[in-house]
Amino acid sequence: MSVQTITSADLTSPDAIRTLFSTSMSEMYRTEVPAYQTLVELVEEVNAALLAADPAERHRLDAAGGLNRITEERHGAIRLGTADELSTMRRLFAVMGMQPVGYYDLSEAGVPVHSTAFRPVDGEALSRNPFRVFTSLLRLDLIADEALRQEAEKVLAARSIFTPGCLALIEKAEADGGLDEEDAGRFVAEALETFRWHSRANVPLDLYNRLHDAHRLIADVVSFKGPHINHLTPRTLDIDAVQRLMPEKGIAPKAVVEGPPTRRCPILLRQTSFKALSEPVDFQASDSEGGGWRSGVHTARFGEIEQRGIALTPKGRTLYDTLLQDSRRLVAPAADGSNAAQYMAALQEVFAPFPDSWDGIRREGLGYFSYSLTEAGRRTPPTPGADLETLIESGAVRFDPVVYEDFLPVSAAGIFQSNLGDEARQDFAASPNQQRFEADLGAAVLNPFDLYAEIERASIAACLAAK
Ligand code: OOG
Ligand code: NI
Repeated sequence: MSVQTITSADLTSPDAIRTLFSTSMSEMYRTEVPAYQTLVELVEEVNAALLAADPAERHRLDAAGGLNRITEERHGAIRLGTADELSTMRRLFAVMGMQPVGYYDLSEAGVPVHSTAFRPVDGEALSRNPFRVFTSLLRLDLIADEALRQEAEKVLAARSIFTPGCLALIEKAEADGGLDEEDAGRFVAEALETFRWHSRANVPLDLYNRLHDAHRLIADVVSFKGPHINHLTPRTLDIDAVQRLMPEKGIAPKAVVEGPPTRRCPILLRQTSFKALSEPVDFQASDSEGGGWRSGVHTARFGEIEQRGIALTPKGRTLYDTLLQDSRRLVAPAADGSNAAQYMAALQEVFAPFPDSWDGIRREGLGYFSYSLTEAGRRTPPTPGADLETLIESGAVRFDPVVYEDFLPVSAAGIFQSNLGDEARQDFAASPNQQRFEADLGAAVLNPFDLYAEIERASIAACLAAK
């Protein structure tokens, strides 16, 4: 009998596993939340219309290698209850080539969680499939009611959100450095189970109600068998068009698009969502009720769309944060959307000083760019020691914006809030706790600025080294 050894040639690439996973997740969510399917179709229509009407943009995206990824592009979000769940989730995502990037403190915005985004990090993996998952960990330490906190901890400690098959395959992937094709397929099917919706709650109705009274998010995390995916977000090339067309498809968007205003050169991230659905849920009945199940409702799952722009440097990000704060000081967006038009107008006006051409953004060092040789540059490769600016002027090198792959804390807070309802806003003392988060995660989160800077640096090095 020959001993089988696994060689790296037998292993499926993490990028392929991620693509299979995001496609499967999308299919599952389509059947679970029909409005998501409507939104995906609308986004596809708007993207196709924009690319048909703007051949220059189509060409630019194509030349920069960004066209193929757009239609399939998604992000999702989950909320976890314990450190163990978070660290195992890190290992699960690692099998698909996704690393924790960035730290987001939402306590400041009245939501008792802190978060990271699991995503691919290198340029090539991103261009194959940039699927990301915004992952939050519940902060029971911010809940004042000690007795309720202990009850919640007990329920969370008793659940296991990963199937035994999934755990075994994570271990196998770690031991062998990856999974072969058959195991990769099994892994995706097993992993999907963790993200599935459960219409039967894990707790009796009265405990659900008490958790809900403490904070709706606590009820959402603690009351279920697993961290159901709560939204899946396609990427549009024109969020204003999708926002305008949503009501025609019977979907009511939130009044204000989160993030920067409409611009010729999009920066960072703009997002809008439709409100969470009220869904039937069965709760455990108490003995005095004769056991069995009692019907109730829960709202958690919603839809969201986003438009992604250029990743900003620390200097650009500081300018963005300042201008956003100034806009919100001028007109604070009301939760009921009543002053949406005034807020959007204020945003547009306050952002006027932010340069709105790629060259302007580049010259002021506000954004990251990827540099590549033009056809002329490939015909006559740069001589050793050539200067980048001279090569750009002579038409040998072109530059394209590096896409922002991450999230924005103020926008995320707005998305959470619109789906939790106004009464969920509570005042927690701002208490960012990145060290605690990283200890629970079992790893340090990566710094997004470092990753963008590396993409830019490598692109310049490749231009100058071309022969
Ligand atoms: C996550 C909300 C944040 C985004 O796109 O900013 C988010 C959640 O509701 O769990 O998804
Ligand atoms: Ni989202």
